[in-house]
Amino acid sequence: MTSPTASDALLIVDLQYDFMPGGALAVADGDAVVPVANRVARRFANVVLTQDWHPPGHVSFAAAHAGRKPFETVTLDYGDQVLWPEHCVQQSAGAALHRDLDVPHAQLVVRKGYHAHTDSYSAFVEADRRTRTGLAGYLRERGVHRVFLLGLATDFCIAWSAVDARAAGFEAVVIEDGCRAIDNAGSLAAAWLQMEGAGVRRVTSGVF
Ligand code: VGL
Ligand code: ZN
Repeated sequence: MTSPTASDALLIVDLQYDFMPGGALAVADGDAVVPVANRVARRFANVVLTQDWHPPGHVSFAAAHAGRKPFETVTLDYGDQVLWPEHCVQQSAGAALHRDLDVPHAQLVVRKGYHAHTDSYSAFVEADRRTRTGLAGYLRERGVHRVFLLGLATDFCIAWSAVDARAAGFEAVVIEDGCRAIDNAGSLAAAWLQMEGAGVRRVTSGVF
């Protein structure tokens, strides 16, 4: 049994229509995590949401690279970048949070990926590995020491956010059954290895 305290926060990652079945970058079974998020969130006083939020023509979109297709990798000035179908374009219906997400007490929505030339899977640091979102400072000022994560997708936004939470000095715990993966070219196994190496713990939502 885990009873979250005032020094715990729940980070609910990218529960947006484009990541749901039928969406532009659909994650299989992605909608199954919405009720898990709702149930777990009731146990937390501190809840933060993230929202993938790209401008049209974003650098992570395959359509922005002549001759490239979604799920290929290109090298940008900051390193390797997986290319995606256009998704979570600012103010589009696909970028909206799922209507069944029922977390009225969420305190902050961190939008990410809004710089045209830089992606951001992580809720803490953009893909250039330098530009910070401000989330670590926010959590620290609020007295948070431990961050629980759930949402989409396990192998991208969850993994990068969990590893960066550790790098910023927080304990990080992924709620496994509250996540679903894209799993492109072995990305899920690689992500778990990275998370384990960084000291990220995993639990199931049954502990709450
Ligand atoms: C994500 C790919 C592209 C995610 C966001 O939320 O995991 N994945 N943009
Ligand atoms: Zn994105």
